[in-house]
Amino acid sequence: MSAASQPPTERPAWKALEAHYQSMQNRHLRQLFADDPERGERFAVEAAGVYLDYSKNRITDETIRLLVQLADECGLRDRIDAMFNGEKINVTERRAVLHTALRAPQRQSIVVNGEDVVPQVHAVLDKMADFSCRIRSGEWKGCTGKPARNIINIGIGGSELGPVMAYEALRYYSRRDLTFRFISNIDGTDFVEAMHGLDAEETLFIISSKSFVTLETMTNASTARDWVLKTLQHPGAISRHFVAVSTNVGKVVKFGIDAENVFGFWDWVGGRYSMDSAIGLSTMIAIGPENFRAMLDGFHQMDEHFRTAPFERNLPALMGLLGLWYNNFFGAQTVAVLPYERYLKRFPAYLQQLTMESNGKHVTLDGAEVVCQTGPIYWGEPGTNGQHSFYQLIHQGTKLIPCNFIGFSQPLNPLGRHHDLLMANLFAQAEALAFGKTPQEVSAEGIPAWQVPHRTFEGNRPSSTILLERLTPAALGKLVALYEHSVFTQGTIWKIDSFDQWGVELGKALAARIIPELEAGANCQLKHDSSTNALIRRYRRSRGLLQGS
Ligand code: G6Q
Repeated sequence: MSAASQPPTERPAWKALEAHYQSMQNRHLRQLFADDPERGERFAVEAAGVYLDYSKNRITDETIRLLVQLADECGLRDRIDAMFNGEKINVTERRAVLHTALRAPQRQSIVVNGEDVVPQVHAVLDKMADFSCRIRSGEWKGCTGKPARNIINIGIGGSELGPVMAYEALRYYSRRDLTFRFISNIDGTDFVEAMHGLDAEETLFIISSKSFVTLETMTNASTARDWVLKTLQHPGAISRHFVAVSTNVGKVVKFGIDAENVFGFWDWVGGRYSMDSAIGLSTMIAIGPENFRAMLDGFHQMDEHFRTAPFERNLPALMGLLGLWYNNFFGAQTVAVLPYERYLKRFPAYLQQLTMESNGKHVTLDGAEVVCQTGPIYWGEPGTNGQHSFYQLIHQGTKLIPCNFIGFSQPLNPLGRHHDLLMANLFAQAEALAFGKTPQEVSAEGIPAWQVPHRTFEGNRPSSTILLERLTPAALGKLVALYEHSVFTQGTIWKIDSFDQWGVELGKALAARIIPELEAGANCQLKHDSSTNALIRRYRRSRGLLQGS
């Protein structure tokens, strides 16, 4: 077996980590902090204005040394270079993975298939900026002469989660006189509720679809087209009320949208890595081109840090390696992402796709079954609401749940003591998880003996805290890039393709087979398993298609 195809579990560093885990599994954070008064500052790193405190993790210097050694043995440095240089590291789709080119400054040159892609990226950004300014100034008019005030993004998965997350995250910077809504689900309720109360004359649809064939998006886009044509009864309705973001101009034009109203991107941008491409058109309209460019600059700063910093001082690498430590050695199944910032309310949902679609894989790059656990489950909610619901399980349950706390020193909406109270809660939760409360401490408070076990916190529950100055567009870019690269770090070590998503295909194919069975008349032969047959029969009966099924 060549060194490159060696499973990570065979690497010397992995073996050493297994042995090291034996000595770490019962060591308590209380002891680790007591042994090293400087720990809180030593296990912290700052880059591009992002401060990562990882001291409340169940690690020592030796853990970090071995994890970095593992990254080295698995060729992380070469893989980073391969990604940034546009090599086709998405092997199953034979594509380069170049979301980092989307935020490359104009002076840089990145060649893919013999072409420098940076000028193309900036040409699209300029076109987006021009269009956004026309919308924001009211210059862009609908077919009846009214300016577009309602911006509706129709898209799903990577063509929705990024835009909606960024819109919510940067709402503070957004134009409040424009309405932004997002339609993704094929559930008709999504369309009906999003369009409720909106005037077609003032509505602009952005059809966001890399492929322009996605069932949900094309169904919603057709419904929108029907709605506009029916409501406005105007021949110019489509060209003034629809634009598209896609790599498939042919299909867009066939749909009826003018070719000049298409904002392009490229096959080397994965859906879940595309919020900073033209897929972010709604974001740019909301916050303006200058803020959008500031966001790209934030992404780029984190890219450069990831590309150049030694792994022991490299935020995305460290985050990825710490996640791997719990996933593969402690057997942790999940990671909780807990932003103490209301504007980041969609950030956990965004991260779910980024992390789980990227690293939820069961075979390696060369098709062999993986020999270790891959991507953990990501979940979360903004604090402090979670404290009054699921934190109980994190504090006193039987599962180990590493947490990522995210906070900002400066509030965007200063209001009395609110921000200090919010951040006090973040710091307190991380402290409580790490150090807990011993039975002796509980008893010393005069708690009756029978209650002591219930009120004891064993602690030793790991967390990392990510602290930034303020939630600006640049800060959001840094945060997203931090997670993108931490996912890449893990995927590299597990030797999986973090950039494909074949797991979504089977359900799509089966749905395509079932659709005609739900819509067929009386005679319909069902050839599924007995459970699926019974469910379809029951549905058909309820819909009045009683016979023959
Ligand atoms: C993301 C996935 C997926 C994709 C959607 C939408 O990485 O590829 O979530 O973004 O299926 O695809 P289209 O943009 O092609 O409609």
